[in-house]
This record gives sequence, C-alpha cells and structure tokens, in this order.
Amino acid sequence: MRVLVTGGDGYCGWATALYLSNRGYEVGILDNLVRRHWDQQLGIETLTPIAPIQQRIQRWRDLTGKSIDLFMGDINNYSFLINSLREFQPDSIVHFGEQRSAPFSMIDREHAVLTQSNNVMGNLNILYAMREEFPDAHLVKLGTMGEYGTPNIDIEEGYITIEHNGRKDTVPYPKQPGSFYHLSKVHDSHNIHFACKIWGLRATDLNQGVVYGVLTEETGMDELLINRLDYDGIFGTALNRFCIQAAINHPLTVYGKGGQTRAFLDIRDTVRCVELAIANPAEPGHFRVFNQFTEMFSVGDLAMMVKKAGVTLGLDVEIQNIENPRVELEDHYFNAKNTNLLDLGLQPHYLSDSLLDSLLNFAIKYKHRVDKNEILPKVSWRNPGSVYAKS
Ligand code: NAD
Ligand code: USQ
Repeated sequence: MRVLVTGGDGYCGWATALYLSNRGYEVGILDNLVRRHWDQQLGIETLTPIAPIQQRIQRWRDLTGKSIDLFMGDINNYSFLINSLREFQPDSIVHFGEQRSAPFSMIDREHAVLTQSNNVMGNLNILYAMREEFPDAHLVKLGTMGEYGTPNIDIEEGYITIEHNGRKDTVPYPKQPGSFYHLSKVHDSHNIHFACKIWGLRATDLNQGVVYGVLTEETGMDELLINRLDYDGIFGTALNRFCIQAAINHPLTVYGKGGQTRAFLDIRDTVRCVELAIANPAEPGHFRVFNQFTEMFSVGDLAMMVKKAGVTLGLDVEIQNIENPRVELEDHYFNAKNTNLLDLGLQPHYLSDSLLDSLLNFAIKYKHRVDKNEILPKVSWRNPGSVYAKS
C-alpha cells in the first residue's frame, strides 16, 4: 500500500513515516519544511539536533534498504500538490502538514490568519485533489481532541445522538475549541465531512490528544534519525515540557490551578493508530471519527508525576503555578470515549514510571541545548501582540 505522509518532517509525521516504511508500506513524505522556518523566525529550536530531511531519508535507506520518496513543497501550492500526488499515486494520504501550535495561532492577527489559511486551505486543496484524480484514496486526517473543548457531558467519538422535542437524530458532536489553531481543525472537520457527503470521498478524522515521548523503535535506531522534541513556550506541549524543565532544574510551569484535564498518548501509539486507520479504511462516502488518545490527566497531576520521577533520579523538581496565559477552564468535567481504535486492536503504552524515567534521561542528555529564555510562555490569549509579533 502506498501512503503519502504530509508533514512527514515533523514530530508525528517523521515517526509515522519511518514506522510505516519499516512495516513494508511504500511511503512518501510531502513537506515544505515551514516548521523549521517558523522555529528560526521565532528564535526557538528543538531540544534534539534534527538532521536535514534529505540526510534523514538517506540514513534510513542506508540502514534498512527502504526508500522514502520526498516531495518538498507547499500543500497550498495546488499544482505542486497535484503533481506530487500524480507521481506518487497514493492509496492513503496521512495529513499531518499543518501549523499545530495553539500559542502560535494566538500571537497576533497575522499568526491567526497564517494558521487558518495554511491549515484550512491546505486541507481543502487535498480534498479537491482527491475529488479530481484520487476519489478512492483514503484520507487519514490529524484532528485534535481540543476540537470538543471541555463540555460538561461525556465526549463521544465524533457524533452524538440527541432527542429534541420528541424527535431523534445523530449529529456531529458540538465543538467548543480554545484557540484559533484548534478552530482551524474544526473547520477542517466540517470541510471533510461535507466532501465525503457530496463527493463520496472516504476519510478518517483522528482526534488526537496531546502526544508525549520521543523515541520510537525506528527513530531510536540512529542519531541521524532522531525526532524533534519541542520544549519552548510556543510549540512545547505539557508533559514533554515538564520533563525538560525538570532536567534543567526549572520549576514546572503549571498554568493557573492546573485542573485542566486533557487526553494524552505516547508517540509509539500515534504511529500505531495511524496504521490501524490505514489498514481498516473508511467506506466510500463516510466521514469516520476516532478519538486518538489512551489516558486523561490533569496538568497538575502530570506535574506531580514528573516531580516524583525526577526526584527518584536525584533531580530537584519544584512545581510553580503561574498565571494562565490562556483562557480556559481550570476546573472542569472531562470524560471522553476512545473505544474505536481499541476495537481495531490498539494495545496502549500507558504512561509509566519507565517512560518518565527514559524521557527524563533523554532530556538530561540534551539539556545543554536548552535556551532557558524560551521556557516561560510569552503569548497571551487576552492580549494579542506579544514579543513574537514584532519578530
Ligand atoms: P510539527 O510542527 O512537528 O509537524 C508539522 C509538519 O507539517 C512540519 O514538518 C511542517 O513543515 C509541515 N507543514 C505545515 N504546513 C505545511 C504546508 N502548508 N505544506 C507542507 N508541509 C507543511 O507538528 P506535529 O506535532 O507533528 O503535528 C502533526 C499534526 O498532528 C498536526 O496536524 C497537529 O495538529 C496534529 N496533532 C499533534 C499533536 C501533538 O501533540 N504534537 C496532538 C494532536 C494533534
Ligand atoms: N499547559 C500548562 N503548562 C505548560 C504547557 C501547557 O499548564 O507549560 C496546559 C495548557 O494550559 C493546557 C494543557 O496544558 O491546558 C495542554 O496544553 P499543551 O500546550 O500541552 O497542548 P495544546 O495547546 O492543547 O496543543 C497540543 C498540540 C496540538 C494538539 C493538542 C491536542 O500542540 O497540536 O492539537 O495538543 S489537544 O490538547 O487534545 O487538543
């Protein structure tokens, strides 16, 4: 099976491309490397020294004998996109290639517009390309659990059955996202749902939780295959950030009360979930939704777990509740379903002491690369126009 991974130079995409290649899929990566460019513009860097994409792919080939095709360009350039698809002839398109940071999207008007035009238009281009020349291909689209927000009722997988004034219907689950980034994912979901309905396309929306960890079997094979690991206040995500903060003796940055509960998963499960979706494609005309996470934690509880694991390693770990730069509930109900991927055979890697231990040791290994000025959040939801807006 031929799988095109858009965003294949990124955190989830790189791990997925190698995992699928290792399992015998014919893999292509399509990426315009804009994430590396944004890092440079913002003056931030991944904790890990990532090699140029050409070197990464060459090293993979040298080690395994497996080749990965590279299409370097922008999904928003339609002629580039359609020509790449014609050349590669995908059976599945795994679409990771978007701007994925909530704080980035909240810097100012320009970053909000960039996020939504990059994401929503890019996704629409893929839908049109599929409609025109690849109507049988399966779109596996990375959405996010944050599309749902934090409603005071259980979160279903994409759809909810409602009885209203004596009548009953199954409708898309209500969306109450918390950033212009998360909103871009909601817009994508609506566009994909509509395209499946009118053109008979097949798609799976993977509403993924926050991903943690860095090593997969493949990216751990060689230093040149190392994955990115973001720790800064814009692209760094909760658990990964806490481990790196612990490694450099920086107090763990819990925003507000820390009662915000989110869905999480290990990057080793990200790659497996994508494979399960590809191997069990949606039916033509179906917009299928899977909630892709394995566990739910509050931010405060995660910080406590990192502190405990850090102390065991001899680190001095403090937790600091800092003013929340976001507008979000800090104490709320959160209970989401995640049975679809388990039913397809997912065997989760639950967060364990050994994973925390390995992530902390990984962070310690590269801690000399940390820029301490990039730890605290600088983007405010209430007051757009932070320091980054001027860079
Ligand atoms: P990332 O920033 O590491 O990777 C995204 C990649 O997409 C980058 O290599 C970037 O250059 C590329 N890209 C962006 N816009 C592009 C365009 N217009 N054309 C071509 N390439 C483009 O992000 P990630 O963490 O790997 O996230 C991948 C996807 O998974 C995103 O869609 C994100 O919303 C989703 N997701 C991520 C997480 C997480 O915790 N990291 C959680 C849930 C969902
Ligand atoms: N948080 C802290 N301290 C930190 C960082 C974050 O308390 O140092 C809190 C935030 O306030 C928030 C929660 O942790 O309540 C999660 O924040 P995050 O930055 O880890 O994750 P988020 O902004 O939601 O975005 C990340 C990815 C995004 C993906 C999303 C999945 O960047 O691409 O879509 O996780 S989800 O959260 O399920 O929507």
